[in-house]
Amino acid sequence: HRKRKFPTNFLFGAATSAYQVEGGWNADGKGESIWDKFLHDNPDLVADGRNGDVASDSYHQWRRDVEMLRELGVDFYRFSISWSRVLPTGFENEINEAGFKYYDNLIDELLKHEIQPMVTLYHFELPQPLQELGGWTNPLSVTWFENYAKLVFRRYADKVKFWITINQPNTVCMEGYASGIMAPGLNSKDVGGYECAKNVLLAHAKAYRAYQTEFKKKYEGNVGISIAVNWFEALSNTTENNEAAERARAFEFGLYLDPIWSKKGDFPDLVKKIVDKKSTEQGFKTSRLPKLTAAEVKLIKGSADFLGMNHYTTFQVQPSQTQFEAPSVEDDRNTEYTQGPAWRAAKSPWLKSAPYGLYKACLHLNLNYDYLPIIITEHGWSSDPGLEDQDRVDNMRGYLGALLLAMEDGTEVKGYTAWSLMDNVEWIAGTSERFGLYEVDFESEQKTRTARLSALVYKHIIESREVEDAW
Ligand code: GCO
Repeated sequence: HRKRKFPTNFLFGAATSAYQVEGGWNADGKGESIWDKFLHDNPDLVADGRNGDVASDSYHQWRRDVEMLRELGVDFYRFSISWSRVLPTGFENEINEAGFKYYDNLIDELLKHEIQPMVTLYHFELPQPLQELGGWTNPLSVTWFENYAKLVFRRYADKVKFWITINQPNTVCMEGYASGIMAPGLNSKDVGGYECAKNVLLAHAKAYRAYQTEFKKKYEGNVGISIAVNWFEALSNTTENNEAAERARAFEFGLYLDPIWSKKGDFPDLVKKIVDKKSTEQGFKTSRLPKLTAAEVKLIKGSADFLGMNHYTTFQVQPSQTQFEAPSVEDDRNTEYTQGPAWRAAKSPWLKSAPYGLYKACLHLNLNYDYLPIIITEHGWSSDPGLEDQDRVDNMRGYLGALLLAMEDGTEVKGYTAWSLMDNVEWIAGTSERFGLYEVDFESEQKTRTARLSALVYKHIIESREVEDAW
């Protein structure tokens, strides 16, 4: 094995999100979010019954969280702000000071220890009152988000230099509004997901532009968006499989990357062609994929200082072997995913280890898009409880090795974020899938956190800035 070194200015971090760790779901004036409502209304959905009401109790344990970050020696902490904690109705005319106070304390504690805060503004938690107005399918959502973002920028621009507007638009839209396995659990299969995609991109772009105009000069922060860029490749080298892989990439991440980073902006031609054609066949008067006007294309194009790349795994793609219900996004995409039978499997059913996929994904981005600096904003592994997490260690080493190779071959990567700092509520999987570098004892009063082997190894990697390419 060969040892490779990260550049000295490379940044290492760890991540969480508000719903997944905070708890305090109605503490001190916090409003209800779509995740509070979704899991309260559907308790049986949650694998082990543990929802985000208490979660890892970071609302009270934040000092310990910062202590863990210091133990690891990370350069930054990626966490999210719960919109309903600071604006209980979602609208900026009713501010919950106590909610802001929580983030004031966390940010100040981080800065005191020279850990940069990296703030995600939206990690899946729309305030429920806004959902009642249609949520992300209402074009007004663009303005709701813009106003919320400006308010948070104003409060923290002097302290926070890394901003992520939206986390995983594909999950927000296709799993929230099309398949319905994530909050708000809607399955308006025909148009909802696409309308959401358009509004989320516009909301992101408006927030980015607002930062540029009002804050960039003075505070010099960077604003990006986090997109799930797992790797999708043909199951085997046939025309059908290659085309299916291309469709997978276009629908899964091209839909969000192209409008921001492609030369011409706008949604990918492939997606437009497929959805426009099917919509006509299905008797829709206009395409189920909304058009972006020239002004919207211009607004969105170039609206990010970096890509936050969330990467976990690789899928092998073939055309779907079964007929999906139509109209639906699944039918439009027409793909079926499998994973290498010999790849090591995590606890989550979709997660297997294939480090070469990160290398390929990086090269794909480099080849297909204009200048696009990357921060890996999530990468991780799920397991059962237990401190001897050799699988997580191997997976991390393998992927960091692949990342270094991709950097050697020209991809500009500025940082890496481990998902997650600690065990948390993995959405409807509850706490049945553990992603933490730190184990959380959910039975204990204090939600006691204990370092796993992976935490010690990550600390060593950060210290030495070195990793063996073990794949
Ligand atoms: C995200 C993810 C995280 C998950 C992680 C493991 O969108 O950022 O859904 O919240 O916990 O990806 O599945």
